Amino acid sequence: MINIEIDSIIDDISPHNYIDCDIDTIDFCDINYNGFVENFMLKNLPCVVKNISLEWECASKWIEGNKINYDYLQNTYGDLEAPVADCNNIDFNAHCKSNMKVGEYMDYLKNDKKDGTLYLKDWHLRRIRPSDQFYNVPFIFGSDWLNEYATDHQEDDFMFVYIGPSKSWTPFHADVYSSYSWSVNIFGRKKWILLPPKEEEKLKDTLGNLPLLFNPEQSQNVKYFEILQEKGDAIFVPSGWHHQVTNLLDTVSINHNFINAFNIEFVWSSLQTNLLSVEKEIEEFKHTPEFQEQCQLILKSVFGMNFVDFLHFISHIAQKRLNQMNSENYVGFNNFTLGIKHIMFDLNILLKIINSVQNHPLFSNKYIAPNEIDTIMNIKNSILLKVK
Ligand SMILES: O=C(O)CCC(=O)C(=O)O
Repeated sequence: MINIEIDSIIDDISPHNYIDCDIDTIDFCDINYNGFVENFMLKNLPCVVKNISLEWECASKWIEGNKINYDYLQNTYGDLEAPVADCNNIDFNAHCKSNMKVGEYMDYLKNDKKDGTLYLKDWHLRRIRPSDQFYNVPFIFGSDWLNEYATDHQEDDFMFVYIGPSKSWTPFHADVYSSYSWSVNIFGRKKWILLPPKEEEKLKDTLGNLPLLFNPEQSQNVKYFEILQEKGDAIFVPSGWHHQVTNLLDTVSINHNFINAFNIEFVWSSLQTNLLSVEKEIEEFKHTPEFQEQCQLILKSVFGMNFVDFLHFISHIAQKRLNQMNSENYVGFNNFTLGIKHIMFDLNILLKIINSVQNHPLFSNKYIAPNEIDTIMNIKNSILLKVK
C-alpha cells in the first residue's frame, strides 16, 4: 500500500506563461509526489515520464519480442466486446464507432490491412475484468476523484485501453470535463500534438467549429508542442490542452482521465464558461419558464455534466474526505491511501469551490432541491470545523 502525501504545497501559482514553456522529460524513478504536483499538475504543464510501466503485467504478457502478442490477447479476452473507431469513416466531425469482439479485432490486426483504419479505443477492460491486475496506477496519478466517484456509484469510469495499427489516429480534442489525462504507451510509438489552453481559439471557423485535425503547416502563429511517445513513456496531459494523436507504429496504451484538488478549479471554471456560452446560444428563449432546464440539458450534452452533477460530485468527495478525517479507511485503485495533509488540502480546495458554487446564481431553491442545498451546507459547515 502506498500512502500519497504532500508537504507544504504552493497552491497559489500565478497563471503560467505557456507560450515560453518547454515540455520536460523525467524518469519515473526520480519523481516525488510533491514535486510532480507543483511542477506539472498545479502549473497545468504537460510532461513525459520515462520507464513508468516496467513492472506492469501487460507490458510483458501482451507483448512478445517486438510484436503484440495477438494469441495471448485473443485467448484471454477474445470473447469480450470493445468499441472500435473507423478512422476512415467520419460522421458529424467524429470517427464512426461500433463494437467488435476482441478476438475478431486481433485477427484484423494480425492478418488484414494494417492501414490505420480500425482503432480499438475507450475499452473499459479494467471495469469489465476487475480482478485482472494488468497494470497499476502510478502513484503520481493516484489522487483521482473522477474514477473514485464513478467506481463508488458503479457508473462508467474513465480508464481505457487503446490498441491501434500504425497510422490510426485520434482527432483534435480536449478531454472530457476539462479533466487531466495520462496515457502510458505499452508498445509502439505515438505522435502527440498539444496546444496550450486558448490557442485552439485561433483554429475555429466562422461557426466556432474546430478542425478534426490540426495541421501545423497551415496555421501560422499557433503555439503547439510535438511529442514522440515511446514504449514505456507516460504523457501527462493537463486540463484544457487540446491534442491529437497518431500511432506511428502498431501501438498499445492505457489511459485515464482524472480530476483532483489540483484541477477542480479549472473544471469548475470550464463548466461556468460552457454554461455562459449555452445561455448565449439560446438567449432568445431567456424569458421562457424552461430556459434554465434547457440550458442544463445542453450543458450536459456539450460538457458532459451539468450544475447538479457537479454539486453531487464535489459533495461526494468532500463527504468522503470528512469521513477519512474521522479515520474511515480509504483505498484508491486497490493500492493507495491518502495522507492527512493531502486530505486537508482536498478539503480546503473543496471549501473554496463550495463557496464559489454558493455564490452562483443557480444556487437557489428554484433550481436545486432544498435537501441538496441542506446537504452541501452541512458539508461546508463540517469542513469549516475541521480546517479552522
Ligand atoms: O492515444 C490516443 O489515440 C488518444 C489519447 C487521448 O487523446 C487522450 O488520452 O486524451
